[in-house]
Amino acid sequence: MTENLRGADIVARSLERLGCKHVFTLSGNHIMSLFDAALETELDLVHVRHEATAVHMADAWGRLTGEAGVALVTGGPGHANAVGALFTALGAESPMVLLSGHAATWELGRGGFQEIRQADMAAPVAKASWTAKSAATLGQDVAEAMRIATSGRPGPVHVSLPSDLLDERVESNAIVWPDGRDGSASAPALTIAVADAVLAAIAAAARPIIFAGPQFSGTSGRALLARLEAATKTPAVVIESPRGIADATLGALGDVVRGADLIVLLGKALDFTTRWASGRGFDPEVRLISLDPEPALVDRAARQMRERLLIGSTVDVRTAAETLIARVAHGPQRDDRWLVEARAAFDDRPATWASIASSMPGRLHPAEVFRVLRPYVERDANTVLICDGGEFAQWGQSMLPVNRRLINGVAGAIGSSLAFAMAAKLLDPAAPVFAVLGDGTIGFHIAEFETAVRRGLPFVAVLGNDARWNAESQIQLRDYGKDRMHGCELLPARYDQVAAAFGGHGELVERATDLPGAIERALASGKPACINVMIEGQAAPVIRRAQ
Ligand SMILES: Cc1ncc(C[n+]2csc(CCOP(=O)(O)OP(=O)(O)O)c2C)c(N)n1
Ligand SMILES: [Mg+2]
Repeated sequence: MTENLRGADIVARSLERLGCKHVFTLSGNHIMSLFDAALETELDLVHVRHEATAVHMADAWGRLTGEAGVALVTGGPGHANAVGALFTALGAESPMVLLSGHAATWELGRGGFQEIRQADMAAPVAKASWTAKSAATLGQDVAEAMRIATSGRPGPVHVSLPSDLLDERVESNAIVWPDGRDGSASAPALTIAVADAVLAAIAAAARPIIFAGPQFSGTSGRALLARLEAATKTPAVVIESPRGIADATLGALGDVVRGADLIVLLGKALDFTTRWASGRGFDPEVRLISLDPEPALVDRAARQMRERLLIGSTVDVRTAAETLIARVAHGPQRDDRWLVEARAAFDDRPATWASIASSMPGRLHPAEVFRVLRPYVERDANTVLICDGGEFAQWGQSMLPVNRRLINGVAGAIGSSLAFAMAAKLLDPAAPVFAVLGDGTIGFHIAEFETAVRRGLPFVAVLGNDARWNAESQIQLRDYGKDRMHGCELLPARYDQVAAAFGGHGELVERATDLPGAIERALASGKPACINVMIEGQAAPVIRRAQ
């Protein structure tokens, strides 16, 4: 008799063959066969407290490794909880796969348990989304999902796995196994002719600038972009925040952009973050070049920019950057005056930030928090900094220079930081991990302190507690007036005690002088820690150069 395997075994073993080590999951009826199948593999099931966390962890894994992170959730409500988090992964172009259990195929249309059109539900927030059709080909479904997630413009992919297929037994000689990760199918390479045309346009411009997309936000991407900047003498920045050009990380970028006469979009969509390169804040004559793995985005830029788009080309952007670097020496060179000027603007921070302090007793100004935190994040080059959410985190983004950073990304969805912190720690246990977030934001997934304690994943969450959803309060203040600010208040709650109750470490800080000791104790505790810093709610910083 030949051996036979369940569909669930095929999925689990395929994941293993494809290089997956950790599966970020929350259990449920439809996927218990997969939990069972995992016993016959080396797969590590990281069981979290909300399906969105599983997706956020897979997202962080994808961003940090470049390999598809894998989330596994149950059907119906589990899937529905997971789908919202795909929005963040899609915006960040994060390679990841969401596998969801699903009502049995024979139940469909008959009111099956937790039956819902799952693939349709995930489709708008995924690169691809489908329901597996047969048990024997489940391994190919998984491999195809990983291939799509990592190729071209990376992004999340969803596959629903009907429970009867997972339970079905398949004779081993009928199973088609995937043979290793196949990352081959990428966008085309940048041709030498187009590369030389791009470089000629850059050389001819007075004030060119490169806007890079999320594919350059990781450490290797940033290093590559720095080489491109140095080679072309053209300032190059990653536009990864929903604040886009106003991202305080980039200092007075807005002032630089206003003077630019050429913008090279390198895997960066012409979208709201780039303000469509039009209107106030742009030279009306500014020209664009669009190099993007997605033909539709090159076309979109062409339609909107018309004759202002000099060059549009569908290319793999990472190799395109290498080609540009290699070809620079063959054409006319720029001097570095404009680059030096632009870099000075990016590094510009108001002098007052060095001394600004809160006027409210028992509260810190956000700048005080990050002045204290900065030496701790700079102490180790491998530090991972996570910035999540509203106004407080924007101060962190602008005041904490680090090599490895994860932010919500252009999706602008708050709440992912505790999941990101756990994933970063799981990947690199030796790296210090700091998460900077607001008091509204921590509430989304505060139960994950239990997961972090259970799994031994220490990180330091630095919580700016202004007892409000301040980003929205600021909108009310700006758009409707001081008298119409309402409904965005929160309690000055003891989130530190919540973390401690889950077995983590908690600190309450009400004076700047107490913060260093709290950080030291949090790091020394070796536990997931929450430093609950009472702050004065301040609007996010906006940096403009002194005229
Ligand atoms: C998932 C999601 N829900 C709501 C919002 C809108 N939003 C953006 S920032 C913010 C307030 C965040 O409050 P908090 O974490 O306390 O940070 P603060 O602005 O107070 O520093 C809200 C509600 C969002 N961006 N994402
Ligand atoms: Mg707040």
